[in-house]
Amino acid sequence: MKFVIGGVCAMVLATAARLETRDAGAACADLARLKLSNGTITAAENVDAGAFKPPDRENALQSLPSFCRVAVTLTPSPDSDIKVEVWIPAANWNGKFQAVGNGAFSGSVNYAAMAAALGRGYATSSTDTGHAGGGASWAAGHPEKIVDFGWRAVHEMTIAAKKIIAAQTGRAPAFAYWNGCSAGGRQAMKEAQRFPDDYNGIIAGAPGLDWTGRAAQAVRVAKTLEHNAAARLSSSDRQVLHRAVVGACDAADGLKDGLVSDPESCRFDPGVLECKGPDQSGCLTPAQVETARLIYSPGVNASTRRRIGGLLPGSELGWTDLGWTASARATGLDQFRFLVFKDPAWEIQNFNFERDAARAEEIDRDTLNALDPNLQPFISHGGKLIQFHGWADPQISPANSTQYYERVVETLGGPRKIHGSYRLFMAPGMGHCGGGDGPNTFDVVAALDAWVERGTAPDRIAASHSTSGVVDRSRPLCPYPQVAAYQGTGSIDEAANFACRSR
Ligand SMILES: [Ca+2]
Repeated sequence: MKFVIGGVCAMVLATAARLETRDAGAACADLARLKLSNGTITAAENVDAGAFKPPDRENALQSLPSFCRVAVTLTPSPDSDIKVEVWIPAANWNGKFQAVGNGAFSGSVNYAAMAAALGRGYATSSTDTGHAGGGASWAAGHPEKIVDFGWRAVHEMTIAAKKIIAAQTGRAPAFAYWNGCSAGGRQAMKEAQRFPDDYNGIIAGAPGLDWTGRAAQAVRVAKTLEHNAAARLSSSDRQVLHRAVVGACDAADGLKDGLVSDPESCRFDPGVLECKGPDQSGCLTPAQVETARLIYSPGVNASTRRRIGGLLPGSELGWTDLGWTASARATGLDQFRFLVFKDPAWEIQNFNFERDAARAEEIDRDTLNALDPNLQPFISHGGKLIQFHGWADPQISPANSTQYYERVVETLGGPRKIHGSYRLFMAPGMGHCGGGDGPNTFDVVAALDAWVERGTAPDRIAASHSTSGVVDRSRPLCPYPQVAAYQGTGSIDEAANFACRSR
């Protein structure tokens, strides 16, 4: 059997029997014989509804509809070993493709995100990005695997998935989307920057686009704290700090609602919490004050002079005893061990921010970092990009997102040049990809679909916050630099009483 991509050509390939289940495509099992340019199909099988059990779970995903499951191994380089899954709904396919991203150093197919996409009718795919497991020890001595992780696995997956979907259904997906957060947001930006025609629409959540800068920041803080317990902020210290931040900056954003909605303008000095008398409760020691200042403070790349964001006021409840999240710290440590210094014995105490932040970025050479502000090819191709980030993210600084947005605006000649194609939504009080005290649940997939398919640009995205499954606040997210402004009447917990406005 020979497969040809394109609706008309593919029609001639289908047998009458197959036409009963697909208008023009191939039976799922026949995909095993499909030829891929950079890899092989290792499994092609129909999966009954509710029967699929991911290898990383004990139980089957019972909510899944029936689908055609295709497993692929891609080898774009001799050292590549990229695992990919492609799932195509057996019925009620919406005609579209939504690829999903990973977290941290990835190393596994994101079955949960695939399940969400399949459940909404999309054909979907995910990759392990070319290695197994969450750390970066695989990187030592494997430059091609670093390229795979940096950008090649996702791009090659995209090509293969589109081909497989077209072969099975008899038509190319009408629209191709990327949906990722965290490392998946980094992958999103990489696609938009490097392969502008891979996707019609891209969701970049909390993108780790300054990958090496974030690694440097997390390690910088950990270096100060790992052998200095007295300087650490305990959980109760962080609550004291957070209450003080909210007290200082909540109302300053225009609405007293318990949220710091403009943290970049929040002028809060942790020194106001320094213990004055013998009573040591509800205050911070001088060393702890310095720790808080360190966590908030941006760094500067000594070579490029570009700022590297610190964590922002309002994010304190997500901090850990060693500063940034454990994931940020572990990812940072592995970045320096295996990708920068190529020394598994390298320790955080060896770190020198002035020297090593710049060194990490230079060595990366824009492989993992996704800092290129030239989105013009993506925009010219008609692509739409929705980026979002929680202002209270304790894992990837939201300053990454606002800085990148401003750099794109500057590079492309002003906000009007990008507003029709690229919008950033900052979520007050939201943590890393979700969670937190602020409205943190919103349907960015629907917003992107409407933009790409119907030309309805997201002027606001409805978001909500729930406690124990009950919505207790709704609020629009607004395209940056606009903010959700209270209209002066009605409940401050109802989105209808807010308008998106410039500051
Ligand atoms: Ca507020």
